[in-house]
Amino acid sequence: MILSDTCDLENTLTSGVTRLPLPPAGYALHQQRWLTTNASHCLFQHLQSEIEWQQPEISLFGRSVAIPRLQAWIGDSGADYRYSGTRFQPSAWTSDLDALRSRLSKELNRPFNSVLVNLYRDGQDCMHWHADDEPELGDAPCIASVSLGALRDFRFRHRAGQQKSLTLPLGDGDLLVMGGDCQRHWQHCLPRRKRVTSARINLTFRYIST
Ligand SMILES: O=C(O)CCC(=O)C(=O)O
Repeated sequence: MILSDTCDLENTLTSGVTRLPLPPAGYALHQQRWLTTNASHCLFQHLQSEIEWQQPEISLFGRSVAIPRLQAWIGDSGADYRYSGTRFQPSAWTSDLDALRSRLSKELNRPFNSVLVNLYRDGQDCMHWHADDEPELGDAPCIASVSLGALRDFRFRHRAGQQKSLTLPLGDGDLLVMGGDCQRHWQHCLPRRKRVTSARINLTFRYIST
């Protein structure tokens, strides 16, 4: 089931997809330049100025800390998301994000009812090791991640720590799809990179059970 699920996804995307196996039954599919330079540039400008960016505090090892990036949670009404002890209620879709959600749903043949929009202002902003494994995402969530702007390294590591970590540079307009049981056995992060001086926006489209 999971294997045929992977094949379906690969077949629905156009050419140039790299498949990273994440054993035992997870995978990541990477397509460079899924969005054209012009489309990703326009979307970046639109999001940077139109989104109501927030910097929420989360609970980390019992302490309340501001997350090291700005973000916004957008989605259908009722698609609430709990993350590190905080509950986020969605803001309404912008027309551009809704159009992107429709394109992804069509190309991947998957429903998406929400998107976490992240702004990394420069290489000092980052995201620590975690898995997108909240119960409302279901057992084997399909997460579609679109990157805009600065090139940043995205890393995977196996939770049991017995396998090497993998680094995948994500560039402007790239699409990364994580599926199968990837979130159960693997964590991911976006490390700090001091040499990066420009901004990156990342969109992770998800389906939340409501
Ligand atoms: O910025 C990214 O590429 C990943 C973001 C992420 O993993 C998350 O927000 O859960």
